[in-house]
Parts: sequence; structure tokens; C-alpha cells
Amino acid sequence: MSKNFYITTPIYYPSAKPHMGHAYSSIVADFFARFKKIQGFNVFFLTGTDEHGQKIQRAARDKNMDPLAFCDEISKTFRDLSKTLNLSNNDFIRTTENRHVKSVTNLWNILEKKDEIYLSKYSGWYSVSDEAFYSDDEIKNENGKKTSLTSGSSVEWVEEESYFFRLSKWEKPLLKFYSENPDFILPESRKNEVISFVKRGLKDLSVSRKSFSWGIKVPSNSEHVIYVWLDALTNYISALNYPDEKNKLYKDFWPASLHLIGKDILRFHAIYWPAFLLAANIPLPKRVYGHGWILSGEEKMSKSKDNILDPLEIINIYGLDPLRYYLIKEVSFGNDGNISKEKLENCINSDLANNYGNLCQRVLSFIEKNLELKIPSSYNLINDDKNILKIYEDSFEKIIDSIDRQNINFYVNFIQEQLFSANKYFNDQEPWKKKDDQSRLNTILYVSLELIRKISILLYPIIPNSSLKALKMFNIKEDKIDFNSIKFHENLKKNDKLNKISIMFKKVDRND
Ligand code: ME8
Repeated sequence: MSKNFYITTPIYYPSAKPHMGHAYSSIVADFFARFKKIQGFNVFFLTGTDEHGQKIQRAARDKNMDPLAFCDEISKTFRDLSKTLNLSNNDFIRTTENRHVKSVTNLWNILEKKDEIYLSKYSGWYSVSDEAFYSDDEIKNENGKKTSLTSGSSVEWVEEESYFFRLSKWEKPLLKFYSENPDFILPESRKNEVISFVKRGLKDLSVSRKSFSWGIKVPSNSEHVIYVWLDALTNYISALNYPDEKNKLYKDFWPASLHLIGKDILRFHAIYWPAFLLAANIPLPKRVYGHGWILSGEEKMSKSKDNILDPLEIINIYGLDPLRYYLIKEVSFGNDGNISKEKLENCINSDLANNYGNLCQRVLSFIEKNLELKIPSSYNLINDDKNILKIYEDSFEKIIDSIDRQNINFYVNFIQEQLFSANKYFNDQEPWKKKDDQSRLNTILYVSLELIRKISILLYPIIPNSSLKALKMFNIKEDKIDFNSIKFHENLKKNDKLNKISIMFKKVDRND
């Protein structure tokens, strides 16, 4: 099995500053990247900004700015956000970079040379907000305004000379690919939507525009710019130095392990992208996962609806790790979810401060008082101890499997159950009553420490800063975190001095 793992987020439009939806995709991608890293994989994690096309050109024009200067400014806010969110991304790609322009131009040339692209005329509906073409049956009439049935964004009529990609030709090969690779599109329900869409028949796709100039020029005809989605999707290979297919990054990481996206852009990733790649004879990514939306009230949050939640505001009030924990735990992965202040505060007070932070402090201060802050020198496991430790051995493969199917819900439930059990264990074993049975006391404390170590490792991909704070107790540094070690119980070095740790989570005072 390949020990390389390549994960991507969508590259975001820098038409406005980032919002909670963007933060959500990035945080979840970071969760997977960090998990695979501690599992021992060589991980490449990519994010970035999608800077060409009419949407960006218009946004820049509205601000009276040159499109590149406009993108420079807003792309930076996305790059800054990736730092604020503590993302472990290896690269941040901008589609205005030379490396990307070279890669897209090369892909276009291949497609044109293989006669996969031809010149004709497009007439139909176009949504600048979605940068998508829609057919008549995908449009509705709303108060005299034509809008897309799926996204609700307004569409305009476009009639112009355009290059077309022979998408129709790839209908059968795509269906064959989906059936031979049943896990290519997840979750299952989204896969079925894609398959039915393809089965209804694919029309050739317009892949160039002539009526504006902000884009990568068609190499053989500078009157046209390449359709922004053909441009944008290619970022996933540009970042690996495509077209240099012999270089190490490309060889190690293509095909991608996981394109993590929102369900709004599934069609582009699960139909167009594999079709372009099939046509260019480039291997297809292994998985496209379309997650749900963060809603604001009942609606998808988006700039055009003016109902944006700003991740920075939440982070300033509550801190980063609580937000990461909340988004990963409370949004049932794959489905839509809401941000609720009350639920977020519950997560902080109950899960993080009480069940996790307090457990760490309680065990540590007990050991400080009774064992001079040292890891017990011996232990002698009885059934109660063996049972609670064994859960980690028994669930080990299931945890990995759940991550490999993007079943975050299983992972999060497992941690919650283990936090509950660890607290229950410490309470039920009543170490404070075992002061005259040193052997039993040592064993209870050793097991409690082991549980804290294992749970902190499991929490690392979700709340890396807080987990590292807890692991500092054992002097475990970030590069030494090993997920595989959770199934072994003899990790702690007897008699080693533990470090005291500072308070991990501040409870929210509900009367504030
Ligand atoms: O579509 N809830 O960029 P974009 C959850 N540039 N996730 C959300 C969200 C919400 N309310 N709103 C946005 C584009 N997202 C293209 C992508 S990729 C080659 C090109 C997340 O800025 C989600 O991942 O509109 C969604 O797919 C993405 O941001 C769209 O970002």
C-alpha cells in the first residue's frame, strides 16, 4: 500500500474575504491531513485561491481595481486564514502563478492535439456567480428573473464563439469508471445524484470565453480565455509540478487520495475533472468527497445572500480549537449543519473543559500530590484496567477504516465515549481511597495516564494545539505523535517526571 497521501481543499474564489464555509472545508481537510500524518503517511496537503474568470473580473471592477492587484489583496486574507486556522498545508496555490498557467496551457494543448476540443458557438445560460453553464431545464423564472434551480444564483444569456470539450464522448467511460470504482464519489447519496445526471446524457462543454479577458489565454487563439473551471481544476496537478510528470512530487502524490469539496461543486469534480483527465490520459483521483453546507438560519451561507458568518469573530471570542472541535463534532459530516452559539458553548464547557481538560488536570494534580509528579514505577493490570485499555486495540482498525471512508462521525463518537469512560474509570476506581495499597494506586494512575495519552493523540487532528498542550505532560513532541501507538499500553516510561500543564480550556460563563 502506498504510504503517500494527497489531500486538497477547493481553491476558493478571492471575490470576497473568506467565511465560515471556507473555514469549514479547510479545517476538515486539515483534520484528515493530520490524521494521515500521525498514522505514518507522507502527506501533501494543498489549498489556495481560484483567481480567474468573470466573477473575479467583475468583483475587481466593482472596487475599481486591477484584477491581479485585487486578487493579491484578497488571496492574502485566505492565506492568513489558513495560518489562523492552524492548517498544516504544504502549499498554497494561486491560479495566477506562472507554474499554474504553464500547467493549464499544457493540458489544453494536449486536449486540442487529441481532438478533444473544437471551435463552435455557445448559446445558453450562464451564471457568473457559479461560473457555470445551465440548460433550459436547470433554470427557473423568479419574479421575472432567471435563476439556477440548484444554486438560486441569477443567470444571463450568453451567445458567443467558444471552444467545446467533447464531454459527450466520455459519458460511457465515466459510468464505467464509477461502477468499477464505487468509492470514487462519497457520500453514497451524492454518488447516486452524479450517476443519474450522467445517465441523463452529457452535452459537450463550453471551455472558453471570448467576451472578457481575465483568464489564461487559449494558446492557439488569444481572443479566447480558458473556461475558469478547466483552469481551476488543473491546480491539483499544477502544485505537483505538472507537466513535469517525472518529478518527485508528481510521482509521489498523483493521483490525489482525496479531493474534499462542498456539495455545490460536485459536478465539476466528479464529472468534468475526471473527463478532462481521461481525455488527456492522466490517472484519475481516488476519491471526491462532497460535504454539506454550513447554513446560516436555513440557507446556505454565501456572499450573494449577505448572511456570512466570520470565522475570525468566533475565534476571537472562543478560540480556535473550540471552533475546530465544534465544526468537526457538531456538523454531521456529509450533511448540512448550523452554527449555534449555545451548542458551541456546550462543546467548550462540557466536552472540552470538563471531560477532557479537567480529566488531565485532575489526574495530574493527584499524581503531583501522591507520586511527586512521576509516572508510576510499576503496575499490575486487573480486568477493569485491561478492559478499558483493550477498547483501543479492538477499535484500532475500525478507526482507520472510518477515516479512510471519511466517516468523521464514528471517529468523534469514539473519542466522546472514551472521554466518558476515562472519567468514569477514574471516579469508579477511587484512587483517593487506595493510598494504603500502593500497587493498586500505581496501576490506576498508570492506566489513567495511558488513557489521557491515547485520547490526546486521537484529539490531535481535531484540536492540535490543545492536544499538544496535554501531550507536553509526557514530553511528547508533535513529530513524535504516533497514532499506531494507541493500541499499545506500555508507552509511558516508568518513573519519568511528568510536566505540569496550564489550563487548557476556559469555561464560558453563561451569564456573560
Ligand atoms: O467554488 N458551507 O470557490 P468558492 C460549507 N473556486 N462549505 C462551504 C460553504 C458553506 N456555506 N460555502 C463555501 C469555488 N464552502 C471554486 C472552487 S476548486 C477547483 C474551485 C466551501 O469560493 C465548500 O468547500 O465558491 C465549497 O465547495 C467551496 O467553499 C466553494 O468555494
